[in-house]
Amino acid sequence: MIHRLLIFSLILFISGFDNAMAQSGVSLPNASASLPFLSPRGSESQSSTAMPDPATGKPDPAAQMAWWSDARFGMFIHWGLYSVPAGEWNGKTEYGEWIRTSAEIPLEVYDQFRPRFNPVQFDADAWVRMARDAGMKYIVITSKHHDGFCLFDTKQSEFNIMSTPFKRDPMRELTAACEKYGLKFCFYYSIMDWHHPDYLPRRPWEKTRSSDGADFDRYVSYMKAQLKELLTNYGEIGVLWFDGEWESTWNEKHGKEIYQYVKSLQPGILVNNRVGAGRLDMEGLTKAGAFGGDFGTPEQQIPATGLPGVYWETCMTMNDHWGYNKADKNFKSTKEIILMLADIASKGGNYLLNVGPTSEGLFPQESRDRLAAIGKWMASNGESVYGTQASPFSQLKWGRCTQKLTATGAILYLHVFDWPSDGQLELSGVLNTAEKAYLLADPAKTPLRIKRQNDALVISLPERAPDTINSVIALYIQGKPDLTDPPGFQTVFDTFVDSLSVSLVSNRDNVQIRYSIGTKDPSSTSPLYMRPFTVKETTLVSARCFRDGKPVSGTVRKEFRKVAPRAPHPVRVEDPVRVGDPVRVGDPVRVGLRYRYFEGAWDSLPDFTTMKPVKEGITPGFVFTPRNQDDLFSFVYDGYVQVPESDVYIFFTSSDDGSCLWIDDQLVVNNDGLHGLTEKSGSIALAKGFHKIRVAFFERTGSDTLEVSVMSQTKPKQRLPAEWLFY
Ligand code: FHN
Repeated sequence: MIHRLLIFSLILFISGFDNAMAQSGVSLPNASASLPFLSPRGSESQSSTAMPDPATGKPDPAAQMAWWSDARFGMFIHWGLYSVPAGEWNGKTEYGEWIRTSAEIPLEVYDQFRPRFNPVQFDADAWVRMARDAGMKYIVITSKHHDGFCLFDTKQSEFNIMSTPFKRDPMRELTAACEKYGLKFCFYYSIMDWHHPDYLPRRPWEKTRSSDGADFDRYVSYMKAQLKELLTNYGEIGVLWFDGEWESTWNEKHGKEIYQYVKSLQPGILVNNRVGAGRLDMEGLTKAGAFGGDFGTPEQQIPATGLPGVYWETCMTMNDHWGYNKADKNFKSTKEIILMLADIASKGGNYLLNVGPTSEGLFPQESRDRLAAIGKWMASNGESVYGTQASPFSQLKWGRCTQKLTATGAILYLHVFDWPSDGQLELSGVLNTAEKAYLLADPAKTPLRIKRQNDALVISLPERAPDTINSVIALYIQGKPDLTDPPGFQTVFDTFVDSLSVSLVSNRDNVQIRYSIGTKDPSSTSPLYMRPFTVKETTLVSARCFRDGKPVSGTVRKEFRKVAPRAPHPVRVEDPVRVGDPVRVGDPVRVGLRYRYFEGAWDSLPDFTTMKPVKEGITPGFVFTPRNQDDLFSFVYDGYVQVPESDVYIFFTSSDDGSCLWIDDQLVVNNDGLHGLTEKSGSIALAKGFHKIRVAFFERTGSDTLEVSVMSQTKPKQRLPAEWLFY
């Protein structure tokens, strides 16, 4: 039998960044459904070298994360040899820090930038002051990017800054400046290394650069030697920000080893999830069940909702490049950046905003201008960002909210993007008693009038907003936020074959849930929800929260539909191998799938009916063997899935790149397209027995993954068992 890890799925809703921001109006992604995100420790900040938790003897994760979580805002710096060409090569000006690979520059040609890298205008104090004055609390700088050039004095390779005319170690100067100005100093370190002879794979276009003799384990030792230099020569380091973990030579085992090694050198250091191999591509969070370091790393995007219990940091460029590109003038406006900072903080995340310095050692003027303007806003409003937790509200039409717990209740920081023309700011759905409110930009903290209108607090505001971008009101309330959020349905399924268990939940204190069948709002005499209940026919359930016999929420409704399962296929199997029987070696070869293997370059799944497979045969499951190459290939798997009982089944594919899954020729999962590791799902009602299954997958370049999972009412999410598969 194949024992399966119970895999809990973290269903993520990620909104791309709304490019309407680029126009005059501002429309950030909606901050939907963000549940209260309160780190277990409240809002006081603690040192990152937290005392071990007496209960476990291990460092308390929340205490270790405290400085970082309180900081909320940091500076990313991408600097290296690539700043010499500044994005230009052979007349093209579209490059950045990937120029060596994107422009296919051979090692010896790229090395010509080394004698030209002499940032004589570099001033560590000036850089750190600009970060500090922008309100940033930490700096993450590329100690080594993918090109392998080391921006620090390393004894492990001569390909470093000491072999340039500069002959100074900027990391030493920056760590001293951070110490002086009170910022945390952090290193970015790329696992992928296009220079080191032992790193594999080579770039596909490096046809003449042999990989003979390359020893990846020796490369990992090189990494460890450099990490030791970084973590013993530059004082206390806040974060090791790994990157470049997506190629096939890196895996979770390496990641865990390096994570432990880094922690052994500096126990209080934080490590991002890119040390492992389970990052969900640019969405940046960690795949369910995978090793994720200390925090997730969405890139160039902001999660659509808060992610309770998840530490995460969005990293983002100011223009369109990480490394300096002299032609790239597409800088985000100060307004966009400030609104994104508020949006991210309102969801409990950190914002790592990038600067790409020039080869002279200067921040581009556009970056300096924005940093100064952001700093001006932060000077008045920083307390509404630092040490705050995610909004308790799922959505506010006029802006965002961050919060801090106090001894008697909470401070709600209301970030008002759209100032009410009538001067009346309505905060709906909050039942707490308001103590006071004032504008953060008002040094006198002039009290603002607050009145209650049903379940809303209405704050009277001055005619003119103090800030044209984001004016913040501090609202003090008694007690933890008590919102009129309705209860939620915990039931993942909304269709069923025979019956379905319906469960409801509310994370509010001192409320009862009452429910009714049909469209009527539950009343104080409706059934009290005590435990899950079963429905056997299509049923509309309405639910509401009550307190002291009175409704204290709106009504939430959900229909649970009874559906007919698809009839099974009359597949004749000589010696029926029942699902769950041990799959013994030598069983009839029926257990397995037919596969067809194709080669080609696609951006989405092609029409395979027009193509002749390169190979075909039988395979035990969704594996990429046999194949001739690591990239540009596709597999199509066909057969039958024997489901153990009639039920609604949710199928999942988690793939990089695209995949689709059909049952009985019906498309159930569409996860097609050119993308990193992404999971999609779909459901279908199936009668017990055999049903046709087809899974198609394609890989363009880079990492490749295909995982097919299934869950039903009676079976938790698991990889689709091999013994369910027949051909
Ligand atoms: O390939 C890198 C890229 O150059 C840059 O460093 C970003 C920053 O997070 N990380 C990788 C792309 O995901």
